[in-house]
Amino acid sequence: MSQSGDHAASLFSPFRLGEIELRNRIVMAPLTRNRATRGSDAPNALNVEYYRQRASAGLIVTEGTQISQQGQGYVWTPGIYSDQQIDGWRQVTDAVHAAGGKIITQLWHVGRVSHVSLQPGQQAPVAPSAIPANTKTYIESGFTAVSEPRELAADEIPGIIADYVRAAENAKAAGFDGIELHGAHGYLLDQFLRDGSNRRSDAYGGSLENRVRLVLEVIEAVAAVFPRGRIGIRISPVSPANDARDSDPQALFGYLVERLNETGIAFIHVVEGATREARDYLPFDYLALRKAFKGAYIANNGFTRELAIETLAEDRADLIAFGRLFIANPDLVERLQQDAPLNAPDVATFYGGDAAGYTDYPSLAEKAA
Ligand code: 8OZ
Repeated sequence: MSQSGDHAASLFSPFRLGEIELRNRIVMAPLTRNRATRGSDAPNALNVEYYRQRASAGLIVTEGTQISQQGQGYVWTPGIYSDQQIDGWRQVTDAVHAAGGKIITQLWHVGRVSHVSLQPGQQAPVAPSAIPANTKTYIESGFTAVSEPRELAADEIPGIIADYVRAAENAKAAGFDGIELHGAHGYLLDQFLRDGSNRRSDAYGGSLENRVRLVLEVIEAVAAVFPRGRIGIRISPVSPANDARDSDPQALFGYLVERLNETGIAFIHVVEGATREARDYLPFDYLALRKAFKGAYIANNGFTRELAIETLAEDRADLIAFGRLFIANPDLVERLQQDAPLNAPDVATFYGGDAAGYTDYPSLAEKAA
């Protein structure tokens, strides 16, 4: 790439994401870290420090944040349905804003990817159809198979949409700049989208039109809380994460994007390839989605500095989201700018624990000192 010096600037140039002004094109991807306060699942001072350290990102997308207890699938993930959780998130958004950053929250309902011990009244997790996912979760005692789900009755769906709306209202009260719907990785919205997990015969299953219905209804509902220019959705078209499967992802996500255009939301955030694994896991035409979608395209999964620069130079994305690199490098933006060496992430401390492997990765300045 002879022009990489010129193109490198675009990774560090401002971008208007819908109604949100970003100071660069670098996004901190949503990252589950399981360090919310035990008992309340509210963000705490350690979480505030973690996000504050990473506020130089153009945009932070918070870790998946359950919209209800029913929406929780792993132990110690934060929620956004109680007053204590809203107060905790307010501390986070205040710290990020004070450092000049922007932050949106990822609204999460796991659907069938849960365990009875996490569910209200130890009930079965809910899903579009009573088909168990071949995947694991972790609970207080460690990794375990997810529990058998039960099929949602049609008359329960308005209650789930209402939970999204309440979560969006809480996100607004907590000072977030916007929201991202978690529509990826085999969680509830993705379960409705795909024919491998959705065998419903009502208005929410069968045809593509029916399978995208819940996503569109959730968007319309939360658009009464946040302007459409502050709403986006994350998708993972071919990722097998959490046993997600569909007979024709290209048709499904092509159709979804057409319908998303009608909603006027600001962005799609696309996990390209297999989550945390190969980008070329299965063939898929991401550029077709990028071209078809009228809003911004955030690309994610395994990006290096070089690939990020090249992707923006080729106009294959507007923004690049980095996950693991942001875990290990609080000052990732500065390091990418200087093409400085990166700290390596420590997988053993990804999920759960304390400050170790969370807020103790050194910045360049701290390393030099
Ligand atoms: C890793 C561990 C637990 C949850 C996702 C929210 O895959 C997650 C997640 C990732 O989107």
